[in-house]
Amino acid sequence: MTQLQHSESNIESIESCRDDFPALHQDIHGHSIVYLDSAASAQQPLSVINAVADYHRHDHANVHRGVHTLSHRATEAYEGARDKIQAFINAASRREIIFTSGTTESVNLVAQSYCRPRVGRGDKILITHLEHHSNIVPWQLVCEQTGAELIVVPIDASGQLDLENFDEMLADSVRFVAIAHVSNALGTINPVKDIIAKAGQLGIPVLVDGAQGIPHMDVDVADLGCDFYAFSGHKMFGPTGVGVLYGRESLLNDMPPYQGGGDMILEVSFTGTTYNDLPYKFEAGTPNISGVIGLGAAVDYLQNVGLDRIARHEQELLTYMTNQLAEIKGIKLIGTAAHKASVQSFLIDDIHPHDLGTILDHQGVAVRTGHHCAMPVMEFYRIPGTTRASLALYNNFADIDRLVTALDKARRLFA
Ligand code: 7TS
Repeated sequence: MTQLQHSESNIESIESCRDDFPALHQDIHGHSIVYLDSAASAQQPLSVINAVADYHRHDHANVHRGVHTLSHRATEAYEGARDKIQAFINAASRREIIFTSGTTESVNLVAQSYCRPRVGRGDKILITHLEHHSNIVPWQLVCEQTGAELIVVPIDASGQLDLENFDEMLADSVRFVAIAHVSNALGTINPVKDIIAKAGQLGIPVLVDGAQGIPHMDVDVADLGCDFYAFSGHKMFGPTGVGVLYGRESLLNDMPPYQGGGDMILEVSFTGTTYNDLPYKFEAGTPNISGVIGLGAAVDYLQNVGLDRIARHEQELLTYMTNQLAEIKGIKLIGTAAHKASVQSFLIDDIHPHDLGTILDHQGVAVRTGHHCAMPVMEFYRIPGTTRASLALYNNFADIDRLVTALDKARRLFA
């Protein structure tokens, strides 16, 4: 195993970040691993792994309810992570940072607690054709529950939003907009700031699904002007089972709790219950304490490396990857928008993506295959799925060369 050098600081070059990730220093089927599936789940640096382990070793106790030292320590670390995230995304207040189990729960929370009580027959909820199922199904549920209608902004052949009729769509009874920052299947970066501004002029709140945005670019919720921003820990080098909902305080204040239980109350009696203040009103029950602490360490890590540096590095890699892949005989690139981040989907000849993924795995190359929880995107291209290579800060040019070599081998095997 290569030396694991960078725990907290002094990250000199982005190339050396790779040394911080233990999982990237192993062989798979006799080949050193090439991890190109970070859009599904990114690997964790040692600093995150250690933060979680240290908490379990020394500080584990429940939060917000103990007078003893361990509970104080756990609470301090948990709430400290909230402060880090507030600063990281430039939220106005720590009360706007709600810990959830991930993007999926964050979107469902807004769908049920904000939207459901506010929409009815004749109202529309607007999403786009390139959403992940997590930003489709929660809105379909609200529509079923309320009689509201779901409308969908179309995409063009490159995988870019077709915004030609957007203004008219928006002006026609839309009460809420939910849109991905970056498409997980296609890599398209959506013009979310423009969309939020247009919706804002009409007083329509916007939720941004930031699952694929936050690991790859500087996210500033004040600058974006969004009302809600949802993301997951495990896609930004943190643990699984933890995520964040950022919500504008004025909106969160007017929303009923999403779930009832411990910690979200001030007082309970059989005649009625007084809810806790923000953000605790939305954090019922014992939270994922170690996950939140790990997420705080992931934020430290990202800030140490620097989002600008990450974005530059990944853009160089993406350009190289796209150009190299385009050279492969029989390849069809899916998702060729002008503004993209970190992802390339493709098909080669008529090789089934699962077969291709399996052959790549045998050469140590990890990619995701299938519909990527974006079935409407696959339907648009009339394909059952794709093979998807996704990049993160720890990838390098050699990883892409290994991918291309492995694809060549697969193509020859099937020829
Ligand atoms: N939104 C987007 C844009 C996503 O990419 C994902 C997960 C989610 C929401 C859901 O996140 P979760 O953490 O709540 O599950 N995307 C993927 C993917 O591309 N491959 O596996 C999971």
